[in-house]
Amino acid sequence: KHVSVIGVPMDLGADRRGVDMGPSAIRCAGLEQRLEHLGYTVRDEGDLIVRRAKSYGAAPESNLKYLYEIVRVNSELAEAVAGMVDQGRFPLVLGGDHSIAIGTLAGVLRRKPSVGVIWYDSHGDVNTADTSPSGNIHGMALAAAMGYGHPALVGIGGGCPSVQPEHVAIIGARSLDPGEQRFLKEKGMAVYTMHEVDKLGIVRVMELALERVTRGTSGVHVSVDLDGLDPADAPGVGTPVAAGISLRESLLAMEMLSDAGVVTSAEFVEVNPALDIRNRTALAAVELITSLFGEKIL
Ligand code: DIR
Ligand code: MN
Ligand code: MN
Ligand code: MN
Repeated sequence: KHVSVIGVPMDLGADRRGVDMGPSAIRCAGLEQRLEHLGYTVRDEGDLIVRRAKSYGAAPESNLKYLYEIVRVNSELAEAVAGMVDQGRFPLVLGGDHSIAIGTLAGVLRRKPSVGVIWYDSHGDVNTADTSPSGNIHGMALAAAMGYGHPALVGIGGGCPSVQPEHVAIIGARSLDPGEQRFLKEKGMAVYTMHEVDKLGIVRVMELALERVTRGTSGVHVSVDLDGLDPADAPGVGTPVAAGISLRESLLAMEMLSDAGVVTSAEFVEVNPALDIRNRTALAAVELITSLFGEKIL
């Protein structure tokens, strides 16, 4: 019943300004009060500092944008998250772009080497420097957490274990680059694309995903990229993809994760208030978070 909230105003991984305001927008949408109302004790640990000058973190030897500043911030995040786990507090990380999942997961993995991962996203985020069409590190976060990609990214958290492919479920995918399609097939990963969501329904998909991420794991990390939702419900994201999961289905998905009682950490990323409509996407994030934390209508 103890939650630590930490904001990471990271926008370097998406190479697009505005998503650095995500943590602020989510707080503005009433996160802390809503969690306290549910009976949680919330400690807001504030935001990490991200240096955003062009000259910082450049990686002249590769196409990875802002590599070294992203590595620096994620290393701090890993440290902070590991500390929260040590204190028995639930780490709730607010982004910022999805590159911060590398730090969150590195911190979690240090304490829970066999954690399962729900990756709720319209993208797979399993590019590496070799396959990335953009050089944006937010599109490489899951691969890095699994031990694939530039050594500086994989090494975040100081040689922590990697996420195992059989412990991951990707939900909502509808935009996968050719290199990502190859990677996902090669590793035999569980990818519930929009095809499965439409065909089986979100309930069956979540049952299958839960089975996958709880078998042989201790704890589950939930990583929600708001662009997994349909842009009508979450317009404030940097890379919207049409025909996504509705807010209603997503709330049900979070409720099922809550009912399963297995979730041990979470992050909500890619909220970009500069692209949003009256903070709709941050408000959606707060609804998803409270559902994940057990809020019931009745
Ligand atoms: C694309 C977009 N696959 C890339 N990725 C995004 O740049 O690697 N991830 N937007 O959230
Ligand atoms: Mn993502
Ligand atoms: Mn995405
Ligand atoms: Mn690592």
